[in-house]
Amino acid sequence: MKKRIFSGVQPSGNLHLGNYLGAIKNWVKLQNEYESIFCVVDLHAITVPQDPEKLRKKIIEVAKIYLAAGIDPQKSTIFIQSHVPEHAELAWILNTVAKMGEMERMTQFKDKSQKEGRESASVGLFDYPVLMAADILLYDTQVVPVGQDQLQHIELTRTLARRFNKSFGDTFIIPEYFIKEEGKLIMGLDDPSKKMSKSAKSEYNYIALSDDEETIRKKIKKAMTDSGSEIVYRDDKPALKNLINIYSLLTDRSTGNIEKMYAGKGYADFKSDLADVVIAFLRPFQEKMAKISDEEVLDILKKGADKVRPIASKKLSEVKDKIGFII
Ligand code: ATP
Ligand code: LTN
Repeated sequence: MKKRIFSGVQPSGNLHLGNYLGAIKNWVKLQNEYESIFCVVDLHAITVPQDPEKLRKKIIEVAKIYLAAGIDPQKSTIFIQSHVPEHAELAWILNTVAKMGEMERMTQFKDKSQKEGRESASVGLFDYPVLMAADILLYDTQVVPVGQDQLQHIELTRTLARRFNKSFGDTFIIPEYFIKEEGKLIMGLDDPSKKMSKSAKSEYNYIALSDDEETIRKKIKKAMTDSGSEIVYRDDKPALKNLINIYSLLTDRSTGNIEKMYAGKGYADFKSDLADVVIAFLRPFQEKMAKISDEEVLDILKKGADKVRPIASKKLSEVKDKIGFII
């Protein structure tokens, strides 16, 4: 029996190279070894305000990105989170298992609530990691492939599963995370001390998967660099290290090899080639995306939800029975 993986991306903001290199690229490989479920997590997206029309478009766009990146609907299941109401229902039950203290330690909430001020952050944003735990635990997920920033949420998921199992008997599988060293944390182009993020204030923070050639060249040209002029992959040059890392991940060249290629050359040459590398990757990707129709993707998403709903429903019934509900 194949092990099961589950992961998701929020249909919010512009999906960027960090999302691809940290998460989606790994899913494409893993789908050959694992029974794979990939979700478009719309319930998570509304934890910060979203425009309804834009959200509808984004949900379809994220699913198209999965497909264009190489997620094969014959091998993997893709679906929209809100199409399986069991996610929200299990999240409610897990809310009664999670403790305020541990939730208050979640760094993503601390970061995100800082933006508008904690007082005006939604309760949903605070509760976000519990919903993520529900996503994972509903499907007896064994492995969760994500970027580094999600590690704390997976640790919380493990804690909630263990606590529930202890109180009510073995119910949930304790999931492992899969975080690939290379690509686990792509930093912002405008600030190499912060992760590349779709909710970043400036669009110069990220390269969106939808960026055109001109935008890509402009963004890479403007990307922060470190003092000095050598092209070296070193911790004391975090901006350059990040750019070399992106180059390496998109070309499968080692970072050492890239250093050699640019020995004696400067930032201008390196950046101009990096823009070529990014464009060479994104052009066919965007062409593939453009060929997928909304109807096609909606049909795949509906079939996906129909396929996973019975798994979720069975697990939720088991949970309800164990906690003393009448099912
Ligand atoms: P936001 O900044 O709005 O929270 P995000 O850019 O982090 O959004 P998510 O939808 O939260 O995007 O993340 C989807 C997946 O991409 C997750 O597995 C996450 O770990 C991964 N990911 C996000 N940003 C990066 C990054 N900079 N480097 C590597 N992986 C990333
Ligand atoms: N919180 C995740 C998205 C997400 C997820 C999940 C990832 C929601 N539910 C379940 C893995 C498994 C993020 O990347 N921001």
